[in-house]
Amino acid sequence: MILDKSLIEQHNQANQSLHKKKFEALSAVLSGEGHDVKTILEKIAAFQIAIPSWALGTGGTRFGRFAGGGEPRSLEEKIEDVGLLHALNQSSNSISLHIPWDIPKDPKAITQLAASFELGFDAVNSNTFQDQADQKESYKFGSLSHTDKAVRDQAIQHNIDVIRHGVDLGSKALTIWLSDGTDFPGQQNFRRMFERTLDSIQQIYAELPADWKVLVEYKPYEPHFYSTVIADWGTSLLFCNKLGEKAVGLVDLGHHLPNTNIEQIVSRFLMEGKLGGFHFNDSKYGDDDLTVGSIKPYQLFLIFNELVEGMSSPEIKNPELSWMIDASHNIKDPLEDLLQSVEAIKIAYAQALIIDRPALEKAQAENDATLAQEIMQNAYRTDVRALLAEARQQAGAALNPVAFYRESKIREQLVSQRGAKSFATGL
Ligand SMILES: [Mn+2]
Repeated sequence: MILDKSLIEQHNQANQSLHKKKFEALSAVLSGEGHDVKTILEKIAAFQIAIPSWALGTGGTRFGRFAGGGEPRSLEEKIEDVGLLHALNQSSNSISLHIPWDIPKDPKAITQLAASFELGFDAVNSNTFQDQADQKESYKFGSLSHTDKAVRDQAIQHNIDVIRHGVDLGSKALTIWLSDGTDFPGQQNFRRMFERTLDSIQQIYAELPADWKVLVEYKPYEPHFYSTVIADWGTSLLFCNKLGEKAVGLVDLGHHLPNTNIEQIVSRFLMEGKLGGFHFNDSKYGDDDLTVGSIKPYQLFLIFNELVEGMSSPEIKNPELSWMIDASHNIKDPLEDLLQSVEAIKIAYAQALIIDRPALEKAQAENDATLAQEIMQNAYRTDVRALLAEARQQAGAALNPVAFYRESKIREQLVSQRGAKSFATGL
């Protein structure tokens, strides 16, 4: 559906006086602390987070799936949904496609459709974690790491095909999340699995266009329960260093064992110039399916502290990052959840922008842990939501996207267009 922009203006008018009070009070505090509010607003507005094509429907779990109604039935409808999100918050100007779930039949028409919503294409994602109906070899015992060369060749060719689809769409990166691993001790030789995987990814790497990157994602367990070939950031970095300049690590926030210090991992990757991007989500126990910032917002802020510090530091030479959400929605309306996720990411970013960095560096040099904590938490405990709302309003988006979405009964309209029992394709 195409959103009537005048409805957003009406919503903003109706919420104007309260917003103005909040924004002016916050601006006065931030200006008093020495911040340039205009620059912060520009940075917030420029920060764009890609939406994956698989996040627009309810995902469910291995135990079942409860469809929400009005889910996009085709790639075209998925693009419409991302266009809708972008119109609501002006913060998601690209879509990340999953192949083969979302193979564009007519890439030119798809690119034009996306452009009509002011969208481009972010990283393309390959899939060798499940078998497709028409494929010859099975990935039951792995893909790029498989003992059988025929299986590896099929998986390599699939990744090369994904690069070609991405080239047609103007994408600039391939994301490899390799599910390969083992379920039982002794099942495989770890070193040989690594070597076979490296050889496979090297063949894929050789097919990357000059201006492309390959993002190497890691995950400690699942779908396999004993070992994963690319289990952690160290293994990801090892692969990237062996592959070459175009290979960079991808941090998925949910792909860590409980209590892992993710912000330190981010710092290490940045230090090596090997941070490629993020998959944002949140998790309580170990999966990656919860709304960004819903469980550990302080951790998210600490991650952005490292990012802002690293990206502004002259000694860090890191390529531009890909920002992406990677979550599936079990019980929430996916579009509402994505609006909340984007908001949480931008809140953490804005809070990291207002850390008093010279004061923090001085406290660190003097080993003043108490003062360092005061400085960090002063930024974290600042309610920056009015900054985000102002940046949205200036960009023509809604002051409160979730409230607007509900007032305008957008889900109800999608249900009436697509049906109460429509299932998003692919998942
Ligand atoms: Mn991911």
